[in-house]
Amino acid sequence: MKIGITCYPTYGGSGVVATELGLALASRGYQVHFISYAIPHRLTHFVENVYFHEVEMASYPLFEHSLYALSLTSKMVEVIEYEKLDLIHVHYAIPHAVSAWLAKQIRKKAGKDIKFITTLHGTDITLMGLEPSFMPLVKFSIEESDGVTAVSRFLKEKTLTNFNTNKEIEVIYNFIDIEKYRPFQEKPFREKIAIHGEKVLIHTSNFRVVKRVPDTIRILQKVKKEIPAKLVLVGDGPDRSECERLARELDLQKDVIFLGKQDALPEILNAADIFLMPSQSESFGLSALEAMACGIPVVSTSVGGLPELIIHNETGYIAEIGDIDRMAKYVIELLTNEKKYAIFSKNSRERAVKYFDKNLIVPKYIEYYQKILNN
Ligand code: GMT
Repeated sequence: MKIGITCYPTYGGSGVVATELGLALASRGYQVHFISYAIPHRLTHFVENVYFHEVEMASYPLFEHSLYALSLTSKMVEVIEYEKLDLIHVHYAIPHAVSAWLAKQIRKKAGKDIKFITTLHGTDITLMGLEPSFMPLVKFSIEESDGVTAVSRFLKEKTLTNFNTNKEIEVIYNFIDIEKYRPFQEKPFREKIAIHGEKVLIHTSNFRVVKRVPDTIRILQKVKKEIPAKLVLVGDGPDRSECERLARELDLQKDVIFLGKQDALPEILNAADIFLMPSQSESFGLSALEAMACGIPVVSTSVGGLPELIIHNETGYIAEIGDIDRMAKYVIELLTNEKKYAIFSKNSRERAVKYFDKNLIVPKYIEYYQKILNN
């Protein structure tokens, strides 16, 4: 089978899921063609069966704004035709699903059919998709997709209610490579950041407002009143400067370590004791899953799909959005009770392995592809 995959290629959960899925499909013998404006950041080296098609953007004085959705459509049509694709799988509805629909119509005119599947990831439904300028388009492209998947039950329900549709939506959770993300025996990075044996809290994200990264710094401030601790912040984005300012204001500049964007995530996660996810909106929480697979319990908010991933009082703790006191209390409770911590750590790893292993989830996508192609 030949599959075209379109995603946002930069840092972000939807691009990570799309790229890891493409790589997993390629390793199973499927031919995978990524179509995007840049090479997905996890495609760092040559991989058999993987091809990349860059969307070129025409510039012309009349085009004051980028016509990416249209350039993407043209590239899709070209790749479908010349690479003889069987299926297009787009990740994140805006604008990818619309481009795929348009490409499908163009192929139809030529007497050919191409099926396309849209995977909904999060803010395409919960935030951006609700903007009046996008809403009718998102609803239309969901309803016109040959297949739609969502990364949690929460996101499926939100889609059905927000867009007032009865479209059939398959829930396929995010997945993780449990060999790559695992508890390490040696933790060299830990000694570098916690020189005096402090406990280590960690958070990784793209520092968008929905992630509420400043909450992690306020949690550290409270935790430090009880136990020596450090906070490692991985990633970059709009809220980073505000976080740096807040760390200075709270006199925590030596205790909050900003690492910026990093690739060696399993090594870095292994340096930590607790993963913090204080998000205001989270359809699944891939970065929390990455931590759990490394045996790191997660303290998070109760929003979106997080309760489908994190089991309160078993693999971590869940609190209300903005309830910094409670989240800090949970962190302290776990870090001061060795026995409980060991159980939570073991439960986290076991849950990641049992339900979210790449080898369990990727076949669900393959089955779904078959179902849609056979329809
Ligand atoms: O919706 C987004 O914010 C974009 C997307 C991304 O590219 O970062 O994130 C979403 O997709 C991930 C992969 O499916 C999920 O694990 C994240 O929970 C989700 N983010 C949000 O819902 C905020």
